[in-house]
Amino acid sequence: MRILPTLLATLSLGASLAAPAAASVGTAAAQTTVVIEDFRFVPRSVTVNAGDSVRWINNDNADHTTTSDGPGWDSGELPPGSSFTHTFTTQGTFTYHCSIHPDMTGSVTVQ
Ligand SMILES: [Cu+2]
Repeated sequence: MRILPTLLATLSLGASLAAPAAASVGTAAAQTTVVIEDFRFVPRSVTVNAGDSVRWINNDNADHTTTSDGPGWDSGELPPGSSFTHTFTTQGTFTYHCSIHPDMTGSVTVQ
């Protein structure tokens, strides 16, 4: 029979894939959404836990960016309807702006 080794390999693969998921229960990363509308980041300030991600969604009718003031992230131009996600692994408060409209500002606090 050639089918048995294949079946065993499949079961073995399934078990190894399932293990990390079980280990991460209780520590699953969360995602916070910031909406870009009316030339503003809403909410302007968010607080997340280290390991979480923030997703910016451009619901405006103009292109925008989410660009960290310091080293960190830069979405590039986000056309209306598009989004950008960044995962935060370092604690601290990170301010950002839109590089097209520098008066648009926000911050992400990572605890
Ligand atoms: Cu903008």
